[in-house]
Amino acid sequence: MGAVDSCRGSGPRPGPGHVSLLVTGFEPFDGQPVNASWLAVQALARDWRGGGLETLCLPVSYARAPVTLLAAVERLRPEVVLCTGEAGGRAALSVERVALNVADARIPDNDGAQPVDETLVPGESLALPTGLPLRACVDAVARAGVDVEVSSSAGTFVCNAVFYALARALVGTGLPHGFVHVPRTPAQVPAPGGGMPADVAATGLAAILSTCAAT
Ligand code: PCA
Repeated sequence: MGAVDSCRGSGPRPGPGHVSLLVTGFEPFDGQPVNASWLAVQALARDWRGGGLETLCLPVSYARAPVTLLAAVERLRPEVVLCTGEAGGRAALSVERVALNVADARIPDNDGAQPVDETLVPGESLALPTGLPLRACVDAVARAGVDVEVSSSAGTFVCNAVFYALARALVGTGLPHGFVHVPRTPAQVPAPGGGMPADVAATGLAAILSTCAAT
């Protein structure tokens, strides 16, 4: 399955009405056949009854992911932007606290880029905070019965680069925006009982969106 196939369902859906919620996931990377974040976003979109939800699958590319996201934000003018990515090795939904102005990659991105000790946007803040109501979101996800934690590092790979671009674009707007890392699915995790099913992760994402919509 190619990366494009694994992103099917992305892009504008027909129908009138203002898009108030933009939720993104990522295409596969690191040799995985799927990306748990995009599976979760698709499950969310399937079950979401609130309307106004647009989804977007981002490339795992330092060069292309931030510009793709910001173009969608510019075009759709959403009221809430929630970006998600897959985090191998994590067991709970991780609501990220802070984006770093750092690019430092353990593996090449899907374009073959592998920055080391680089700055994403020279001259800008080293760190930017999430624009989500962090504790309210975490409490809502926990109430929905989904394992959740606050994470104080989104890493320094492409997810963090997208998070930093989003935080930089929307800081001071008052629009809820932020980043959530999703655990791999059980099919991706060899250990018995490991991973989080996409529909469980989607339940957690829905709780975050509902909390933001109520803010
Ligand atoms: N996770 C990676 C990039 C894409 C994704 O889903 C990350 O955590 O940076």
